Amino acid sequence: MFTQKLSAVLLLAGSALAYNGRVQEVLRRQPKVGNVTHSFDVARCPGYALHALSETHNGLTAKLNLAGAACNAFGTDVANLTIEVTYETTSRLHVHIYDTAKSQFTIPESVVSRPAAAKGNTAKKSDLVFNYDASPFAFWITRRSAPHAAPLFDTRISSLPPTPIAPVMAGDNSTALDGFPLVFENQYLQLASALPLGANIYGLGEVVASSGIRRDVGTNGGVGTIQNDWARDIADPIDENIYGVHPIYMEHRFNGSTNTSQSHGVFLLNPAGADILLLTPPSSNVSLIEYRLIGGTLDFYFLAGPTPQSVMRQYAQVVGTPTWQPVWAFGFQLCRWGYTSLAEVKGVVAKMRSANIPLEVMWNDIDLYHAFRDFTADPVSFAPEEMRQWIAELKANHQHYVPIVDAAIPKELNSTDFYAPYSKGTELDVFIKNPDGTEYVGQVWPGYTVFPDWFAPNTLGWWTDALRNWSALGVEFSGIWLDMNEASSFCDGSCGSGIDISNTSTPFILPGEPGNFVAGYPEGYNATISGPSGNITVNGTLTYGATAQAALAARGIGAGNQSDVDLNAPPYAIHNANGRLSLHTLATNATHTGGYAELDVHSLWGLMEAEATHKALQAVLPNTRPFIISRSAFASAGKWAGHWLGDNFSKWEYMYFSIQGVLQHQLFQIPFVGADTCGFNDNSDEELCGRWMQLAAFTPFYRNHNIKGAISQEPYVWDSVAAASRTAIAVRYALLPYWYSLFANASIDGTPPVRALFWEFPNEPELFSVDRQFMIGSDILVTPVLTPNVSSVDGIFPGRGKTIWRDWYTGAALNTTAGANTTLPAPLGHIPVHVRGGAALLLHSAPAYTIEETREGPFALLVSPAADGSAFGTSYLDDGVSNPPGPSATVTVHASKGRMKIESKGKFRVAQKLEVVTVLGVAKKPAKVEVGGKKVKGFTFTDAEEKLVISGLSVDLNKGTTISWK
Ligand code: MIG
Repeated sequence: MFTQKLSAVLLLAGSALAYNGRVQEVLRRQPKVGNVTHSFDVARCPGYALHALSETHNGLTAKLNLAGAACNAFGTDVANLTIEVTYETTSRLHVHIYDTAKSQFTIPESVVSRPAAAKGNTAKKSDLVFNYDASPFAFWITRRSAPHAAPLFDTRISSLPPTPIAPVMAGDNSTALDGFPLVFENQYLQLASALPLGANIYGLGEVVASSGIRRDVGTNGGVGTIQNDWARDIADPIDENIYGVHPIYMEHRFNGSTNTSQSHGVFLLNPAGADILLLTPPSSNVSLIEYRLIGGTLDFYFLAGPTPQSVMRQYAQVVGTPTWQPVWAFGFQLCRWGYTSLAEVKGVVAKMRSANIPLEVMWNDIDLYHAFRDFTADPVSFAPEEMRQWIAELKANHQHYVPIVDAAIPKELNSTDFYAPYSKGTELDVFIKNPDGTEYVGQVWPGYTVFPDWFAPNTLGWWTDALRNWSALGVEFSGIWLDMNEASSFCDGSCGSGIDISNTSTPFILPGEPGNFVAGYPEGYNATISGPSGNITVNGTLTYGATAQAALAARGIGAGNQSDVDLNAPPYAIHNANGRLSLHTLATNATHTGGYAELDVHSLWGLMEAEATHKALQAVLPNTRPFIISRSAFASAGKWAGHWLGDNFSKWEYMYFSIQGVLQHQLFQIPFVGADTCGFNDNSDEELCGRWMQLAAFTPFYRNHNIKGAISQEPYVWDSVAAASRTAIAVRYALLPYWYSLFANASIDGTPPVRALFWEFPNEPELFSVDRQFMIGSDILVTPVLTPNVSSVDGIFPGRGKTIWRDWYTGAALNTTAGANTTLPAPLGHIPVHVRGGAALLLHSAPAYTIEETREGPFALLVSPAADGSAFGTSYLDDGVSNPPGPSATVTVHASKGRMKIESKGKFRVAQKLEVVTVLGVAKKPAKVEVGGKKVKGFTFTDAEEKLVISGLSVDLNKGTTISWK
């Protein structure tokens, strides 16, 4: 959190008030189009009538005509629409309602490419069926297998009795439930669907949801959720719009009488500013989802599931599977804002080594930069030649270096100031413009800045050169951290053109400096025991508010070339928690190549930057997998990058929220995700940091990161945290083959690596809200401590007593309470981890300091049989870095009572041998153990844990073997 230098109190208060103020403003505003009365009452909008239906080879197409007088609620009603219904695969139905004239914005194929439809006719075989009423037009989606069950999606809510429901915001009467007609205007689209009362809805994001993973649909007249879609740079507020936009939800339907469940997914491919509401009318027998969008088209993909994980795989078929991570990405990573010099950073790396806490990747924040400028290294504190040498040392030690890249590119200050990324970029015409074609200027840390226009033809080449030159300068990165890419800017919209660019002071006091000391501590911290931007234009002219329709008229698609669109203040005020859309980001009239208006493409900036960076890294670091972590994202970003959960707080509550953040991004197909471990904002403390280092060791992206000015929180700072970290990292590195295989599966078909419990046990309703525990794959269950000052933790163990759960550390089977909590001991330094009965896990038997050294060591196998003695596991092995991935080996283990078979296929040669096999759940000491048909002596058995350990082996995993015990 930053304190504003100028009139801090006034500006902040202003922003808090801006919200209500804006509503009033909208109510007062007279219509800008036609001579229709401006009103929030969309209930009287006429809806549409369907005609001219024709069947296509895989669906249908028809026209929709406005069914009465235009209501022009928040723009101009579009009289003529087209609906296209396509049965794209047997499990995917595409319903696109668009303006027949095609002047609304739709995402270009170059940004999000649309999935190919299956050849042949899938309409008859589709699991999903499109049904409609012609007038008023409404549609509903059913399952072919259950035509009479409640539809999955149903816009026929005009038959509900009119029921006023609580306004979403003061003065808003658009929620009067009086038909919820389909509204399609140039600046306002509305579509609502009935949901089962109290539906189980997951997804819609990005968000830190107070409700937990299961979104709140409200009860009896209540709005449970307003998910706002507008990418926003803000330190992880609860229930507000934040960095990314993902308009996908999954609904999980459970039938209590048959004890069966089915999931389905609904994805709206539209990046427009939007409110997505989940609500329940008073005394209603249904809940509702309502989409309110300020642009674009109604472009829906319905995914049939019917399991949670099949919904996610089907979503991956739409947006693409996640990028392959280099194997070193699974190592522990360390960062902070506020390392003042390379000497200090070297000291940190050395202290990690002497504390024997594995460090795989060292990061630098903007401290690295000279004058806060991208692609530089400060000549004194981070001298480039010294950086080069140091990074070479890291590499020699199998360690890696990742620096930050900020979204904004600083302007040159005067004629003697030379900054190539700016001058080259200007020459190549790669920056975003004002509507009149002049350079668009914002303000970030380095002062006044411009912003790459990812639509411009030269931008990728220019960006690639900038990254290549940076590496050549000495900053030889292994990956890139993309920050501030919502995109963040501190002016209120454009800073104008007449500004004093020599002013490089920032409008915020940096954390840790007088006026902005970092004073917060975790909940319960006891010092005696434990030790929006305002208009800050300088001499400037705001272009915000300027209309330049003439310049725009000739350009591109969407709001940019529609004559009656209010680019600056769209009439429907979405619930962007910043207030006006241009606050703390680019102005909505900022203009991209092709005439795209920022209004339409705002939430795509981070996605497009991630794609460009991915492609640039393929050129700069050829044949290796690009490692990129991006703050902002839109649907499909996982194809290019991973994600971190942004500026959280050093609070127990935020450690808990990190689990839902990781889980929601599995659904969003950005599985490589994690939180700032130990917390970013505020000071951490020993207890929180110890617990968090342990929890995060079981999440994909594992990085400790801290704000400038806060106390240090590297894992060696406190002895107990160091010990807890060593323990957890060793478990993580032992499990590396498992993590790696789960991510291979994700990149191959979209199966989520980290899972909510009900994704594995979908018929146990007591799990539907569980987000204080999570699973890694189908076999590992993690039950972290999420509260201070406790030495035990409650967890639920799925399977209702039929599934065996064994302690990772001892191998002993847990005595669980079926369908309810079991209390586990969890002293400081211990994180409960359990292995499912039926699992066979290939492990590294000698977790080492780095991923490379760990992989050079031998393998172990852990077999945890189910009640019938069976176990199964499969591991994907390859060189870990090649791009595209090279040859692979798949090692499969099948076990049944008293025996197992290990097989391998594929061309990758696994050099390391399998040296230890542990079999759990062995009732009594075997008299004879055979490996490959030969008797072996080297085994031990422990009664208490029913554990057989066969060691001293040297099994060639390329050949496989059989093992038996009797
Ligand atoms: O406005 O680069 O989320 O991780 O340390 C703050 C400084 C800019 C925000 C990132 C945070 C990073 C910080 N950045």
